[in-house]
Amino acid sequence: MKTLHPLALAAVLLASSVGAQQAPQGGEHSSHHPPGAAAAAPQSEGEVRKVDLEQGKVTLRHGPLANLDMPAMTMVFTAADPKLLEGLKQGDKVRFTADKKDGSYFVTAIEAAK
Ligand SMILES: [Cu+2]
Repeated sequence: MKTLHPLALAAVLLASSVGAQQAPQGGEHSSHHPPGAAAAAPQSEGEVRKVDLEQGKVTLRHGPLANLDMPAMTMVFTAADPKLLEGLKQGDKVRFTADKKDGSYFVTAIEAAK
């Protein structure tokens, strides 16, 4: 795992400062997800290697993640919401959105690919 790309770090810092400034009108949830977030965290393709519902973690083999400056690999993600993992099983092809927060990698959305 390489160090965080400078641009990615800047984007995170920018997003959090923008969110803080807009807090009075944005409300708690939307302040964590400024409008630019979707473009910065595109859907990626992967395959489920392991699901741990109790810990809310999923091991994914994923392709390159441009938004996280990460090459293809197999790694563990924490689910932003453990419910996201319900119904997933080893070998499932999935489309997912990955994000990095506080030094950990999260999936913020995941669904079986048709
Ligand atoms: Cu990875």
